[in-house]
Amino acid sequence: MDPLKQKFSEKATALRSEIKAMLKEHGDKRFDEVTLKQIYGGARGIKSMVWETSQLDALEGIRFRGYSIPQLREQLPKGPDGKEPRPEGLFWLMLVGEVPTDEEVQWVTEQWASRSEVPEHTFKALDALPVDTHPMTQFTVAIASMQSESEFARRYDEGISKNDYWDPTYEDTMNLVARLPRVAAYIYRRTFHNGDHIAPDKSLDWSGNFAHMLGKDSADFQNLMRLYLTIHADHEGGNASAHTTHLVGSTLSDAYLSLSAGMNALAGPLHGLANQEVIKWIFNMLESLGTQRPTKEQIAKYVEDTLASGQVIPGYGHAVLRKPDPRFMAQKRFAEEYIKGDDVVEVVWKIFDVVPPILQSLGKVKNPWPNVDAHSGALLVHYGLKEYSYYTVLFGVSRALGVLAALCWSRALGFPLERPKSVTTEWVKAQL
Ligand code: AMX
Repeated sequence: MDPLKQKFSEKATALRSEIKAMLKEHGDKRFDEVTLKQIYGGARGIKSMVWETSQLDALEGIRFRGYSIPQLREQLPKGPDGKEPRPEGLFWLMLVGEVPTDEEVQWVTEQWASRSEVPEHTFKALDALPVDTHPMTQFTVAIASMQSESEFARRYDEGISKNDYWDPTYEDTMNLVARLPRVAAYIYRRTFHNGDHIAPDKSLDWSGNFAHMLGKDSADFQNLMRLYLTIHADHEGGNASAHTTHLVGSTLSDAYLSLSAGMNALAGPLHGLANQEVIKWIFNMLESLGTQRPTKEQIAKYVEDTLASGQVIPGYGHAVLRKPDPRFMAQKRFAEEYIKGDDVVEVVWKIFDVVPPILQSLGKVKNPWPNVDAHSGALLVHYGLKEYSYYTVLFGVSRALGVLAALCWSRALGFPLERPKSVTTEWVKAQL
């Protein structure tokens, strides 16, 4: 058995019996109460799911297996120039709860390279779509089309034991993650570069090869991809893309079907599509003001106008966070180090000064601070990746790492079909 799978199997077996014993002894202990506001308010804050790979604190932000983003940047094995963390290492950490060594990360890189062949019919399925199909739609079609290769579906069909579900889920996860950069780069090149595709370079790491296939070979862009694909990977289980993957997976749909469902959730403007909306909003603002360097007063007026027209300010606010998102801050740090003085980045930083007090003054916005999506577009634009309808695909390639590692855990821990209770307003009224 491969070393990661072996480690995962040992850890999962141990935790599964621990959970069994805990449930036996404390199964009826109460952890939450549900208010009417939560029933009507998108189930905010209700504790009702287990997600081992990461946990979100409203003030501190995300921790992956206990490690904050600055700690990950320090401790995870890095790319060839030793600057930014390799997402392969984060995947290892999320799956088995240990920071991997350089050798272990190199092993993941090589595994993924060896599993990265995309079936020919996936390219054909993509080529059958109109070229202006939204890249996220192409992405979910491509992921679903690879389901024909699911190990889980094949073994289920053959009559696999419940105790072994985790094994083909792990195999599907490794194969799927390995293929995503090729699929995502294919979508980019077909949509924006006349189908002029770039062959993979398997000597590069997962992010470096992705950057290469996008057509961006600079060392700095490769570093941006390493950071980007690390920080977008997971945000505990309740966000829409994670929760959707989890819900669909709980029906024993395999990793391909579960991830493509999760990606459809990521494609919504209140979730992952916000990264395209942010840069679109900034470009529209610059065009309408007729300058690349607006003043804070000009930005404030544009923000007020956006709000007055009944729209949200994209990249600001969060369902859980109550402070600037550490993923925003990590990208700000990257910009300060690599591209200080860039016009669009300067605009993003001015917006960071201007928007929070305005949102606060509305009195209803629970979190006036920027989220991950407020910064990412400006970095991509700097390196020439200006086609913003593509941005959520980058988010999706990264998000796959967390939601699929979590899917492996869900099957290993024997989690059941998810089925919360719904009620009617008539029922609610009868209780008051
Ligand atoms: N601009 C204007 N109004 C906002 C706002 C923003 N950025 N964020 C929240 N509000 C409004 C809400 O629309 C809501 O108004 P309503 O009562 O009139 O309907 C009110 O403030 C209360 O909302 P909330 O409890 O603070 O937020 P929420 O948990 O319901 O929603 C989120 C969270 C992210 C959907 C919301 O902040 C938003 O729409 N932000 C802009 C879109 C965005 O950046 N999404 C990306 C989030 C991160 C991610 O998933 N990638």
